[in-house]
Amino acid sequence: ETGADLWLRYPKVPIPGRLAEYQAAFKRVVKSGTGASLDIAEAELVKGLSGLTGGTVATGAAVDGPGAVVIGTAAADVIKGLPLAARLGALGPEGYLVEAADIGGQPVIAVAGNTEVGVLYGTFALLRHVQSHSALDKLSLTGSPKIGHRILNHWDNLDRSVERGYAGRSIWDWSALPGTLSPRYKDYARANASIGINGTVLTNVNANAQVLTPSYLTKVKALADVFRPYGIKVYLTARFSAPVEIGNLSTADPTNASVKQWWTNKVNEIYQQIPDFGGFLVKANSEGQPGPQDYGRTHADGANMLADALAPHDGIVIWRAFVYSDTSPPDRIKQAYEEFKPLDGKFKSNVLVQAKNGPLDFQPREPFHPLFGAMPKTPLALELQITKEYLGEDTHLAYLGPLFEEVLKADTYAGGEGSTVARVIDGTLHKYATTAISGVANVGDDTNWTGSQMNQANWYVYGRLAWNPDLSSEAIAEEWVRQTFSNDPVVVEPVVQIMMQSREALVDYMTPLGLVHIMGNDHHYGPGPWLNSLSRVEWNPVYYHKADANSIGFNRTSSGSNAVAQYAAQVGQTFGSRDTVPDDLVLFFHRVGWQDKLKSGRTVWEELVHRYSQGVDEVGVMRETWKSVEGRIDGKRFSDVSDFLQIQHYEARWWRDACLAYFGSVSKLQVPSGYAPLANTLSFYQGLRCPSDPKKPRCSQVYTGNPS
Ligand code: BDP
Repeated sequence: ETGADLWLRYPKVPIPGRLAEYQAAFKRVVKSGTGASLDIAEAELVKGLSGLTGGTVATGAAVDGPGAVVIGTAAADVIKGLPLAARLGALGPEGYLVEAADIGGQPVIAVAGNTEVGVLYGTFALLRHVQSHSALDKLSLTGSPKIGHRILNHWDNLDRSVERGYAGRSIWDWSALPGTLSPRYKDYARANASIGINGTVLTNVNANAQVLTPSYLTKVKALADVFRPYGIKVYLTARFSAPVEIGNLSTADPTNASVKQWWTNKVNEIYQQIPDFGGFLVKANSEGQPGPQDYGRTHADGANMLADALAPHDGIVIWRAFVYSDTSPPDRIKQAYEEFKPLDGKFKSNVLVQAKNGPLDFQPREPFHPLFGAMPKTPLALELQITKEYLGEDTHLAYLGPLFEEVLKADTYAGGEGSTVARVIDGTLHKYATTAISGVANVGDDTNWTGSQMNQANWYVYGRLAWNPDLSSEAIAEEWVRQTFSNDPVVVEPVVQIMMQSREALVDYMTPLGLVHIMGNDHHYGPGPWLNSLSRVEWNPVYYHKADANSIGFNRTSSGSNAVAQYAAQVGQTFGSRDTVPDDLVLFFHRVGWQDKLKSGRTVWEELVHRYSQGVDEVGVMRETWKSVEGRIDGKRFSDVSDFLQIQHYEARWWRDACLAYFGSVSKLQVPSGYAPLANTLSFYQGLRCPSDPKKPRCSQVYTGNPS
């Protein structure tokens, strides 16, 4: 076991009764119809069911006995004749039904969809059911995605480096493409299809125009051809200045006729090779990227120009709202709303505006982005970060399901109570015609795909929530553990418990009480709340917490930056009042005295010490809990996780001590008795650097504190 199989593992079912039930039900796969996706569905069922039943599941042309799994689209005669056919229509092109049925007096299991890809999704739903050792009695599985475009965003560069990647190099081997197709491309596609992901942006948002040149487009085409039967469309990032850089034009002004023509020609060229190309993802006028504002134009002008080129081919533009600039207002987090809200209604119908979950930048915890609910005439896409840039990268175990669920369930109040972010992005609130969600991928060429065994769960939960944002992250954790490790309750229960407490533990030992962005510069891995040396104020941790001798926190109320006014009144009032703001976000919205009391009854300083300490203790508990599964899962994956938990435990203590040493030095307050004293001085922590450079020793190896 290396982890390379992800959650697509099919060991023989160890429960005799269940095994017998499965062996009787899964004797052969009967495919009705032809097509590449159907072939894949058939092969997946043969592989998966053979493994799970410990036998050889055959393929057959007709139902000639009990034990057939019949797969086909609504158009297949065998499906048309079944009672379920009447219910298929309502499920849309990607929906599926998997049900026990009767064909010619023989009991069968039917896997049906309106399209071949629907059948493939049904196939994976059936396999998931069987991987969880669930009964087949009254089997009835239904699914149809609530969000149309469920996309991974790879921040992969053409030299195979990955921005914020912690799992090795990019899986796209550009130099070997198109001639050589790594087997990983298919494995990647089937993993995505198994959780319903139907799009992939191959390239970094900090884009390189080269990918739009003819030689790269043939490589992109080769990947698109592999992904197509898995229902996955390919997208690219479009560098706004491409007409200048690779087109020999003197401008990239979106109102210039030659520029428009250049993009139209480029898009036509792409579709000649890739007829189902998804479209462009664009980061413009943000962190130094070129964009329409360079020419005095708006984001809408830029997006619409690309949208016009893509529209005849049904392509879309996903235009990012992650913008902030040097000249931004005194509160960086306000800029996206200020730039985009006035443009609501000005975008072409094939443009989506993509906002990160929070207004800052993928922090362990921040409030939901105020644009959600504020753009009723512009489809908003939600961008989540699966790669854990600010949450301990590859090493720290942090299951992101609860973070994703927190934002999806956040109530924007845009249309009254119940106007959750999920309802904004699934289009039901504002009746968006197009809907999308994006996750910044955590995939690389590491054997285990994601740099750690447990980070696979974050890829998985993203896909499952993208398919249905109303699912519970705990239920998803459980299904992932069952597929990935074991169905034995003595494994499932503790591992789910670890996963469900992990993100909150990390918030506690890194950024409790609404602190944000106090990670070290560049690497964003270890603590650096004291840092204040970067040229742009809003890149420095001290800008975010503003701690001094008397108080700490960023005043975003009406007496401060008034960022709270960007939310619907109900939400703004809750966040804006000290009485109602949750302790979890207090320092994000308020400036409070060190001795002020919080809802817990403790002072701000006491609560800070309490939460930092609790975070370390929680990792200790996670570590102990993990020990209980030793011998119940394979040794390699067990020790991989154990080793990382040890690092995490040490580094949680490092985070706690470094942050408390710094905040204590500013507030002149001591760690109260009853809590572990700080292991080292502030200057010791300030002398540590922890780049995410695999060639350098990990912090845990240079840090000498005692984790508990
Ligand atoms: C920040 C990352 C940076 C990305 C940027 C973005 O540090 O690498 O380019 O977000 O989303 O979180 O564009």
